[in-house]
Amino acid sequence: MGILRLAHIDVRTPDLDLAAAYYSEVMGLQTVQRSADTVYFKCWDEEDHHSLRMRYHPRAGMDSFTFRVEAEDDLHEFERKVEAYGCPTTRVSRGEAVGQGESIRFEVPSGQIMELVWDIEKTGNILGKHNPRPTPPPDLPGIAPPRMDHMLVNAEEVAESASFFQEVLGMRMTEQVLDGNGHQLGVWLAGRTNSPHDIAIVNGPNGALHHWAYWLDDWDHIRKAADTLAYNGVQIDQGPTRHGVTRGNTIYFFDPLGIRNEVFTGGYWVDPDTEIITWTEDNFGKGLFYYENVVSQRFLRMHT
Ligand code: M3P
Ligand code: FE
Repeated sequence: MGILRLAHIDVRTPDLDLAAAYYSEVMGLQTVQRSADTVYFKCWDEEDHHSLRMRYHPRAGMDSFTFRVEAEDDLHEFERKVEAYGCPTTRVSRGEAVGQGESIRFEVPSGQIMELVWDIEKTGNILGKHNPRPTPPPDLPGIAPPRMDHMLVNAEEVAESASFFQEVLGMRMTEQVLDGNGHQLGVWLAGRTNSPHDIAIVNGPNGALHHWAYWLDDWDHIRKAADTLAYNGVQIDQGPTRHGVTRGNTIYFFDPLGIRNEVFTGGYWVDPDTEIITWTEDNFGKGLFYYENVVSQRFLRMHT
């Protein structure tokens, strides 16, 4: 049993038209479905129904984030384990959410709402499964990432959250940042993927979303993404640069309503027996942004 990977993020935005224009034209996501108050998006190479749900709400923020489990029976097992840890769970039945069947929901120790699901409607990528082309049409608008990659939430007690994700949910820690007293300031965790992180948890206010990131295939696409962002007047937070942690190449920027996005590539391949990498607080600047070696206060303190 286990947590496979990030499936979708559900967020609120105070201007749905503006957000929808940005996520479709500048980020270059596919619009899957739209109603008066909700839009569903996916990336061109994603097989699931959607990876992002945005709904209108006067205050921007995250409703929940959803991971897919490996097998149907895992839901029962995780329900038992999460309850045993002391987090009450609720069942969302088939038909209550668009694009997926039954799921379980609970509040993680740092206050965000997490959902686990197995039954996801598979609508396929835009290439199809019959003699597919290896690339999407060259005229897709915007950055057009092939898929969502990871997300980062804040936690007041990083160690408590980290142990929940490791002990209860069975995720693997790949990297950690420790303060001078050996307390965790940040942890990077992987599901059944070979990625250095599907979710990271960094010290900050409980309940907050720091960012989510889209995968790009190489560094040159990061450069092109920077051009697209600058051309469209998007506020860049940091980069293009490289993380020391994960070794990934990155740019952080803000959507028009102030939610932070990232595009990410590179990093390394993680196997189940890969040893944990530890950073000390005095090297956190390089861990965050290897070239700049800065612990940017805007980067650490701004969140949704
Ligand atoms: C990443 C990443 C913070 C670190 C962020 C790191 C907020 O986003 O992809 O490795 O301290
Ligand atoms: Fe990130």
